[in-house]
Amino acid sequence: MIDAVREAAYRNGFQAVSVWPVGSLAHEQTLLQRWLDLGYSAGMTYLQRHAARGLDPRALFPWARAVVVLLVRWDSLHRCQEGPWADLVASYARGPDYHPVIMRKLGGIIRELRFDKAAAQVDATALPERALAHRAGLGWIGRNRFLIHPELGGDLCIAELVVDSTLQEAEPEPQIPLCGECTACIDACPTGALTREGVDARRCLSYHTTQNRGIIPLDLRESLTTLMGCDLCLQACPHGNAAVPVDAGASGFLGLLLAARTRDDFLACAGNSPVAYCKREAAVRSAAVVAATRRRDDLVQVLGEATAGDPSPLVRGHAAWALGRLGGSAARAVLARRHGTEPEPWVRSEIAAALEA
Ligand code: B12
Ligand code: SF4
Ligand code: SF4
Repeated sequence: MIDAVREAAYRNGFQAVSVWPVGSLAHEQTLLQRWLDLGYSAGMTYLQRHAARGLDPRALFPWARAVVVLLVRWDSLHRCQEGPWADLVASYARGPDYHPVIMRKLGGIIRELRFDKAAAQVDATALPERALAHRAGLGWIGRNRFLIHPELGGDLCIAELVVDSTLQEAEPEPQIPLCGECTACIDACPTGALTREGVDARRCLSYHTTQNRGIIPLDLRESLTTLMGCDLCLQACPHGNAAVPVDAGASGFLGLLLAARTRDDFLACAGNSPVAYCKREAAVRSAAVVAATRRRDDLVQVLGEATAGDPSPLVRGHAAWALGRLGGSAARAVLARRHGTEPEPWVRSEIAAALEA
């Protein structure tokens, strides 16, 4: 049976697969609890609920007897790195939304193998996917917290099929971490989010661009150069087989985003990009910050229009910050004009700070 699982996985586009006969995840539960106690989960309160219920897959699927864990490299999911946004997002977001794509692949395996009961899972689930892949012997957990496969590296997605058949009795040998004395990923993190205890989401750029739909903390804005996600702690890893940065040139995408005042404008510009997942306000907010950190002086005018005319205070405040960061007489003129007319106190404080910058 295990050979049939492996063949079906490869046929459906996965590059590595292994099975974990369901057992205890007590050690991982302790690690998760310590991470939560440190406050590292930021606003992701759902992780506290999952921890309270317990990480054992049987808490969700009482019939589970094994978890088939599968890996697929992001660059095999979207080979052409399409879109003028490709250099503005992390590698996982360079193609269409991966969730339905992977669910279809998992569905293909379920149909071929005719399990009595099987649940297909990818991301957004209550299963601890890195821990499961590690337990299944597919790789080791690095200090950057990635599951790193010895040949595929870490730039990959983890998916699972929870099944009611045993498939194999023995638990695979977990792989030993190869970090040694290296701390390259910790050193590469521009915000200090990566510590020896894991990722502090409160300081993580990936968190702020994908989960936080509010204000991006002032002290993190300087480090933000992507609209969605961050690959820096993976790119630093000698074992990472890392996500290669792409250069799409100074594309017009940022300017179009900054000019999108309504949901319809936003969908017309970003609708077929993964950025649409962020919702208009959060995406345009991030675009303003990125325009400044990438020194896009050609966007001063559109940033000025956003500062004065965007319906969202969140956007106006971040656009004002960006103008202050870019500087110059045109930026200062917009800020000075807007200072007297802006109704929202938080935006006014951003404008005042930008004028002093
Ligand atoms: C919440 C979440 C986030 C949060 C928090 C990140 C984090 N490190 O926890 C934020 C939004 C910041 C985030 C960012 C990213 N994420 Co994310 N995220 C998740 C999610 C939904 C849950 C992760 C979780 O439980 N965190 C809790 C903490 C405690 O987990 P942890 O530090 O990794 O520790 C656990 C295990 O690794 C293990 N463990 C850790 N150390 C050790 C040591 C030993 C010896 C052992 C035995 C076990 C062990 O036990 C712990 C408890 O499970 C998973 C999907 C899922 N359902 O699992 C995806 C997931 C982890 N993310 C993924 C990706 C791709 C990313 C990004 C690369 C996206 C991007 N480019 O921006 C970044 C990477 C940031 C980073 N360095 O981790 C992939 C990772 C693939 C891989 N190769 O590891 C996952 C698995 C989604 C998927 N299906 O592919 N993510
Ligand atoms: S994803 Fe980026 S911000 Fe988050 S820990 Fe890694 S390097 Fe730091
Ligand atoms: S960069 Fe170094 S410390 Fe970080 S995961 Fe890779 S080998 Fe480990």
